[in-house]
Formats: sequence, structure tokens, C-alpha cells
Amino acid sequence: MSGTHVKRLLVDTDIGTDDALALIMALRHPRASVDLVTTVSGNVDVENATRNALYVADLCGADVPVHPGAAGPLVRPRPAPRGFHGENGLGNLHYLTPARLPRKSPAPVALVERIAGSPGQYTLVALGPLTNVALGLALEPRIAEWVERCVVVGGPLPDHNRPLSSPADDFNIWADAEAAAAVLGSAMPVTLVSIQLSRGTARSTPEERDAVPRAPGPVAAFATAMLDHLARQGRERYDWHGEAAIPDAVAMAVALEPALVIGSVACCAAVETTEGPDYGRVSLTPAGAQSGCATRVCTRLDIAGYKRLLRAALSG
Ligand SMILES: [Ca+2]
Repeated sequence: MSGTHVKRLLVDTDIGTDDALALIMALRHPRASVDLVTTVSGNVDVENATRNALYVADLCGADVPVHPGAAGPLVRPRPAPRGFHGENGLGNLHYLTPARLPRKSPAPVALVERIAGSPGQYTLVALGPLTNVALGLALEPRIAEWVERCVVVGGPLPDHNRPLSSPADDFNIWADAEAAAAVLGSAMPVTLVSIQLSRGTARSTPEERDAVPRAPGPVAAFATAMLDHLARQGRERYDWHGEAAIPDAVAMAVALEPALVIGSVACCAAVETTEGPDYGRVSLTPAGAQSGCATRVCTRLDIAGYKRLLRAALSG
């Protein structure tokens, strides 16, 4: 990012442990303004998501309005919780009830009002299932043209050597494939940031995490608890050796500093919505110059740059 340009963000989140770290990155970034947080059912139910969003905003001293959104997907029932982020979404860490209350108007309405009020200004960062974004598009289809960009956590990489093992692994898409199909089928300029990009060397290592508590403060202490939880999940679910993947933080880095994307491909993205084992599968076809497809798939990331951004946000 150059000069004093401020990145204006709207963050839609089903706030679990990695969303919390991503939100801290945005709230503490010196040249970003988070003007709205909306919550959606996904990693946790929408009530917990709303409480978690208010808590993280309080922790960062931010009075950003938080609007609760969809309590479940557009069509299907809410999938059973997987417990990845603990029952409350924040690794079952017990924390104080947030001082502030959520706003009354529902998330899709709040998103439309913000985007319509400042056309071309906002990057929308979707860290959970796309239900609120799809509902916003249904209310006002022109938000597709009015957002500067929508960064979405999900989708595969256009690289058959690194497939996701099943559509259900691509949780944000799979949890509401109808919503994902509506968003990816619209004219909205979406950047897909696959969870695959948070794996490998993008994972946070135990050594990197050891550096965080040396600057003790409420944010560092909270961030360390979130990172420890993610590392435990990595051990239990993937047999990793203390590394933690933080998909939503990677996507937030892309939203905050688009220059961290060092490889991307314009694609047409289609989402399978037929019931069955392929439900939620995203198919990517490289876009021709005239195709009108609005999706860009991030394929390579400046990992050192991302880690610098994460470290700066979580210290102190
Ligand atoms: Ca999330």
C-alpha cells in the first residue's frame, strides 16, 4: 500500500479462532479502517459469532458497529457444528461479556447501506459462509458493482496437484453452497483465497508463536491463546508438529495489502448445489479475456510479508 491511502473494510465473519486473529489484524492495521462487522452462522452460531466480534473489537479498543446476520444457510439446515474452534468459537476461552450491544438492523441491510453509501470504496472481507453477502445481493444487486473487491476464504487452487480432499473441507463454501453460487455467479469482483494457501510454510510455527508473548498485553495474550488452540487442532486433526494454519488471517492479509498476492488467475467459478457428495464443490475454468467472469483466484502469496503483518498485529 502506498502513501496515506486508507483501506476501508467491511468484515463479514462467523468468528472462530482464526477469524478473531484476522479481525485483530484489520483493527490494528495502521492504514485500514474497519467500518462495519457483520456476523453469520458458520464455525459457530450467530449469537456466539456476534458476542465474539464485540469482544474482539472491545479488546482492540474499537467501537465498530456489529450487526448480527443469518442464523443459518439460505436453503439447507445449519450443518452440525464440528467443534474445530470450541463450543463458543474462541477455543472455549472464558472471557468477559462485551460491554457494547450489537446493532439492531440485520447484517445484509447494513452491508447494502454501507456499500451503497460509498460506491467503489469498500473491500468486503467474507470470512465465513456467504449467506449475508448473497442476501445483500438479493436486496440490492448493484452492490456487486459498488464494492471495490470482495475477498472470500474458500475455493480450491487451480492446481490439480493440491486438491482439497472433499468439498466439505472447503467449509465456507460447503456450509452454504447456494449462497456461494449466488455470489460467485454475480458480477461482484471476488478474490478467492483458498484455505490451501494457509498450509505449508504459511503455517505459524511454534518458534514464531514464542515471540508473541514477549510483548505482553491483552491482545498478545488473547492471540497466543487462539494460536495455541489452532496448533492443538493441527496436532489432533492433521498430525502436525505444533504448526497452526490461520486461513482467515491469510485472506485478511490479502484484503489489507493486495501486493502480497504474487500470483493469481482470472477464473469463472461454478459451485455445485445438487445434493450429494459433490455438494459445495467449486469448479474453476480459466477466464478468457471476453468472458465477463469476475473471480480472481489467488495462487501465490508473499508468505514473509503476510507473517510480518500478522506479527505486527498480534504484538502488544
Ligand atoms: Ca471463518
